[in-house]
Amino acid sequence: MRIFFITSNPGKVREAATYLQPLGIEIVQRKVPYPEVQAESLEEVVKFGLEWLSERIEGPFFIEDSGLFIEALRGFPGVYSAYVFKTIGNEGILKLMEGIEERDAHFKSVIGYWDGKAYIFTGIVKGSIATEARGGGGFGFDPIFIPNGFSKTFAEMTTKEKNAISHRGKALKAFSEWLKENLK
Ligand code: ITT
Ligand code: NA
Repeated sequence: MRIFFITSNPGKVREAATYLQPLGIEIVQRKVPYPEVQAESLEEVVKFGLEWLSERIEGPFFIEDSGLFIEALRGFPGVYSAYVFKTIGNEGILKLMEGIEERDAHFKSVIGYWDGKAYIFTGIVKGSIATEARGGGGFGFDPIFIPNGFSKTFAEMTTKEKNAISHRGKALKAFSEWLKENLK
């Protein structure tokens, strides 16, 4: 079976493939820019995107919206993560966090799957913001995020290591378990 993954981010596609390929699902990336509404939660952004895309895409597809939520910054960048990454980037976040001792943060991933109806799967990973960027793997905020229980950043891990504990890995696991049950 073939499922479209509507995303501009090849890093997300790589991570999704490791979960869905073993089920015999072929993931095909399609870059269809869809409106990301100004909303307070990732779930709202995803539901709106699904509805919008459902009128334009034939066949089953999914999207994923994720964000980094930093406690000391009251959840910033959160739903604005993509914009903040493109503008101030990791250096900008490190600058905002300069001198701040309380560095707790979490990543959240929301997957929305559409097959005539919307299904939502979520995952969270808790961790902290590093004091400097480290590692060349992964993408986005990975060089500045240290998951709880580790001393490495996500960017210092292999895709496999990151997937095993990440927000997206958890959402993908829930999604793949649902697919296993429902695509029989
Ligand atoms: P889409 O086309 O799928 O929307 P995107 O990269 O714009 O791809 P989002 O809108 O979900 O992704 O924005 C999330 C932002 O948070 C983006 O800048 C990502 O780089 C970053 N991000 C998301 N997941 C991440 C992860 O696992 N590790 C590091 N950064 C992540
Ligand atoms: Na997005």
